[in-house]
Amino acid sequence: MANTERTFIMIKPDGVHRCIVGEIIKRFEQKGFKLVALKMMQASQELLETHYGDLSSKPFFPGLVKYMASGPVVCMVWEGLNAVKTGRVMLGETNPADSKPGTIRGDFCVQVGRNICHGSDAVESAQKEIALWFKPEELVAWSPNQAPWVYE
Ligand code: IDP
Ligand code: MG
Repeated sequence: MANTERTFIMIKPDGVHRCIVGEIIKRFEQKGFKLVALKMMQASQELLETHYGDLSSKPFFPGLVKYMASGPVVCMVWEGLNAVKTGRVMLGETNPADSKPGTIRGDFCVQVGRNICHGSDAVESAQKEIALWFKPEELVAWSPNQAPWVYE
């Protein structure tokens, strides 16, 4: 059952402008996670305010929403064992200055306000975020041929 844990990963507008969409997708693919949904879109201010609702009292909130609405985002659902926790490890710390080399934020960005990717922080928030960003029919049911080589 845990092999079907899902996380919501989003490449932010800076990641799209800086042409690292393929690099980020590659890392999740080569790790062994299963791509369940993928779309590029221009997020509305309303959607972003809901997505980041928990941060609405923070001083950086208006700037965060403006940044996230400033260009396209690439939204994905990745599935696999510990997908939420491992996804966060692959992203690195919120502040790229604290992110180790080898993580996405550690390798590709320098400032917290331009940290190029989002990843759900818990299974429960992943479920909420997936439901917020995707319609049920956008989540694709399929069985990767590699599954028996990723899981014992
Ligand atoms: P997370 O993205 O690692 O989960 P959160 O604390 O949930 O980090 O913050 C959401 C996003 O808000 C961050 O990824 C970053 O883009 C932005 N953010 C967080 N702290 C700051 C800050 O101090 N200044 C500017 N932007 C920030
Ligand atoms: Mg967060």
